Amino acid sequence: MKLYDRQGTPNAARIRIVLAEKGLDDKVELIPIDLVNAQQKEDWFLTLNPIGKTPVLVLDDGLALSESPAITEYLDTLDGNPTLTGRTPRERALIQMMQRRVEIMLLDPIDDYFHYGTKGLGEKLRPWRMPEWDAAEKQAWGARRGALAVANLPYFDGVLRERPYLAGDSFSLADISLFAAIAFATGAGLEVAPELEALADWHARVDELPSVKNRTGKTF
Ligand SMILES: N[C@@H](CCC(=O)N[C@@H](CS)C(=O)NCC(=O)O)C(=O)O
Repeated sequence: MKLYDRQGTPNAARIRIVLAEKGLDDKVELIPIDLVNAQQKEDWFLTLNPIGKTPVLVLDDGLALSESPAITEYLDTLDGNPTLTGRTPRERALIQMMQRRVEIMLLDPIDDYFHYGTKGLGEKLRPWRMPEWDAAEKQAWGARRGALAVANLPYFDGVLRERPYLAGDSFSLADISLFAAIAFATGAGLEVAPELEALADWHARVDELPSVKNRTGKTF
């Protein structure tokens, strides 16, 4: 299998944690994509993922999988022993629901903050970021989306006051998404308030998990 991604980005971390968790690092060839120079928007890459984003996992039969939860689903179930996406219908549904909440409430608005409210990935990506909007409009939109993500963080703190991991008693895809969201928020300059103690405690625990700590190319 081939994994096209960019080391140090939150979505690359999601899949690299999965690879470490499942013991699959040596089954995957890593191919770096130069996001700053918009390699992800080149025609050859768009045939793999028309959305023009990483990561993309290309299977040995040529199927190109994108969207981190879909890639995770594939890798987690390959050995018939899913540990990250749930076993029972109830577990699977809860994990999917919580991971999607992380995307809608945190990852998507943080991404908008990063790309519109800050310099994002730089000038070369500007043509793909609403070139018809003026700078002030972009800034205002980005700032609002960043504020929304910050305002949504207490929800996750509240969930983690009730249970050790986001979807129950064990580490799952939902936690991987939340871990990536916290890294993205912090890296983009948004505040993760220290008063959110359950979130901070969860983060310290997840940070120490072997698959998180020992993932390939860890940068945060
Ligand atoms: N929904 C996608 C998000 C992918 C994504 O946003 N990837 C970022 C890297 S963390 C990217 O490739 N950005 C390049 C761009 O926006 O042009 C997933 O689940 O994998």
